[in-house]
Amino acid sequence: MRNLENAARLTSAAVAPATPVSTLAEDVHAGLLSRPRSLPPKYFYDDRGSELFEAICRTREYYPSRTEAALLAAHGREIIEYARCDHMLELGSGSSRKTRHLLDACDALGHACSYWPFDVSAQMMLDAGAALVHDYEWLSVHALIGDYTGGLDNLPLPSSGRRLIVFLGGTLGNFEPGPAQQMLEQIASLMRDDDQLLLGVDRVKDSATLEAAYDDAEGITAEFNRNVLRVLNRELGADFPVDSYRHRAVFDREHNRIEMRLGAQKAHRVTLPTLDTAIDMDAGEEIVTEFSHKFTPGSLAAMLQAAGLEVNRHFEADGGAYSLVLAGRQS
Ligand code: SAH
Ligand code: AVI
Repeated sequence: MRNLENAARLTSAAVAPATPVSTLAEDVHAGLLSRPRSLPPKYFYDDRGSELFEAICRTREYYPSRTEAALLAAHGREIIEYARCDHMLELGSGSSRKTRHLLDACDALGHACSYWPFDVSAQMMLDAGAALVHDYEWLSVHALIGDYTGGLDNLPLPSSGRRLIVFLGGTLGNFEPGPAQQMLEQIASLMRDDDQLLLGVDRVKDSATLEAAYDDAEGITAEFNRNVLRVLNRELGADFPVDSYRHRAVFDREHNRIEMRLGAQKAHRVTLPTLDTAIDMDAGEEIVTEFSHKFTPGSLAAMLQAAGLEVNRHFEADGGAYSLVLAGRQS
């Protein structure tokens, strides 16, 4: 009976893109058939990729996740007291693990709200949603399955009530600067005067710390990176020799970003039957699989300001390792 009651508080809906989103085949065509070769990072997150990301968060080297979790644990109450949200929308929610600090704060304050996770990785989100409705008896979860690069205009959100839009993990940094700015503008256009954005971003720091965070000693990030080739093999019938690709993470100080790459260790031909084509990889040739941009207080402020947002609270980790910002529309 209890399980049925819990299940009634978890719903899910597919969100159609508001602006056209390219297919995997189109992205592979555009990214892999020209040089420098690249792939969009969203394809990491099949079920295995989502699990690998969770495992990355548990590695010693990957500090962003635990640093952000500590900020949320320390300031969750202040965030909820400030935002007093009726609805919490989370972009790229994944396992919603860190969101629990906000829900715990709601619990402690006796403040109920509904939760709207939005993610391309349906299974991870639904499993997380089931655990959340079990653990928070006042919570309703409305899982939104879709691709946020297709825009936010089609989200079936309640039209009244205060919103807290949550975008954690430094995931905004996975967009290139132009699209990141557009994403913030889209978020701002969802917001009304009383709404808040809670944004977590990683900060620029020394290359050694950054590169280690993206190349852990256990090789979990390497496996996460190579997993994207497994996705292409499965979804497109490709024949990438996955294990022969070498993982690399390089900090590019000019662009303030980590670049994750996969390098072919030997020359080989990859066939892509569903695209009716093949790719000739040279020995040593690399595919860029992810950018992870890092911010300074100045670059973060400029981006929010340009999106019409004003910082209300800025919580920084010790030494400025990470930033969690609560922002509203400029008055
Ligand atoms: N916010 C969580 C998860 C970060 S991992 C945390 O901080 O730990 C990035 C998340 O974004 C994954 O759950 C992934 O499935 C999701 N994601 C990546 N690209 C996406 C896209 N284009 N649309 C929707 N979700 C996306
Ligand atoms: C989800 N995103 C913010 C992670 C990051 O740090 O850029 C993805 C990741 N890639 C490798 N490790 C973690």
